[in-house]
Amino acid sequence: MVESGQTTGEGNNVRVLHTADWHIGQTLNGWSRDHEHRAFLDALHDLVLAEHVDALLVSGDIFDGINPSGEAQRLLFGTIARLLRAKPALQIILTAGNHDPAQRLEAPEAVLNELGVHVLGTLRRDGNGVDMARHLIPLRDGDGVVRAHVLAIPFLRQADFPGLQLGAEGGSEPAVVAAARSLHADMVQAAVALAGGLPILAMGHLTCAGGLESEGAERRILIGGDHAVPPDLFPADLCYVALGHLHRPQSLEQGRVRYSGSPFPLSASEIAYDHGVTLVDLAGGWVPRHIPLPRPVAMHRIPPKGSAPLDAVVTALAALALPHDTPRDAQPFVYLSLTADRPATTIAAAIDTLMEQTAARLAGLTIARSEAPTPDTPPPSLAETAPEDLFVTAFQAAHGIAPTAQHLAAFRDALSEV
Ligand SMILES: [Mn+2]
Repeated sequence: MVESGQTTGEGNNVRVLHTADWHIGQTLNGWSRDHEHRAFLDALHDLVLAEHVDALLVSGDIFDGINPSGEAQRLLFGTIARLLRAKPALQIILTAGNHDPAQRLEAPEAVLNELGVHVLGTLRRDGNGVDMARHLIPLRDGDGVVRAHVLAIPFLRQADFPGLQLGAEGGSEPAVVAAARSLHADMVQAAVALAGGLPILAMGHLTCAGGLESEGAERRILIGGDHAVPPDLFPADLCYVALGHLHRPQSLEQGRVRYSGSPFPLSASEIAYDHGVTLVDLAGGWVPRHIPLPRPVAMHRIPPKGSAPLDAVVTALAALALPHDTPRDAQPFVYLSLTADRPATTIAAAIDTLMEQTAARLAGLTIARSEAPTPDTPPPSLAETAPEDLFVTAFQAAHGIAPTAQHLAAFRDALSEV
């Protein structure tokens, strides 16, 4: 086993830092998370140097949305520049996730390649199949000797499966899963033929069956469908598979297939996760080592489960004893869930006043009906339900009022980006 902090610069070993799901540019209830992203990227920079990392792999969802702001892009490129300044030999591989602007992410590819940085937004093919000269990247040790290869696979879209008939069944698994299995088998076979017996790692961004999903934060995805793939989709020739998409750090197949998880919680359902990054290396037999990261700002749900009356929420918030001199962008996030023991508008107004006097930022407010109405008809099947109807129902249940035209417009915007 490799001990933490062991020097690997003298060669023989190649150490990889696997991370994913940064979601740069994310906002919570309108609040920017830039402060947290900056703190994480500072910590990442220090960790790369302290742990003598040879290669940094980011397995998708680098940005939170398909239209990242100039500020979000500056943060990414500034971080890359700072890492390379501190460690010119560092190899960096970024692959797109379902949230990323795939084309835009790889637009600066030619310039970045000159610096040893690889960005893969889309799967590219040549006459013989997937372009392995682009997707199979050699990993060098501290002496510049190639010790392994990375098969870098971005989030796969329908165009990556020519001829696939979505929904066509017949085999033992859905057509899309079978197509993904065959594509991965072909890519790994081509990689093995080129790797000269050296270890091969892969990167990917999808849902693996058996993985633990966050409630609501990630959707089951494979080319936009709601499929999960079995982890044996990754052939045993791969010594390590660095995945993104699920935000809870977790291992499948005894750690051969792993989600590093996101660096900090992106929603209330992730508050209890042990967020961090993963280190693997050749000398350690590619056994993943989880490195927990400090949380740049705290996130609370009040109450921790269910809902509570206003008085109890006020007391719980006061009990946090939040220092009043904390700058706005470093203040904790709170999700509040209140019992609807008075009109929702009265509760919302009381919370507005409360939050003005509290050194915390409201990430979400739920006003739950004290008694859930008993449905006299079974809920309609998803296939017969329009997303907007579900939204209206959920909004009404959560807030006790119907969504306004503005809410509906925001929902339609979000829907068009999915
Ligand atoms: Mn994600």
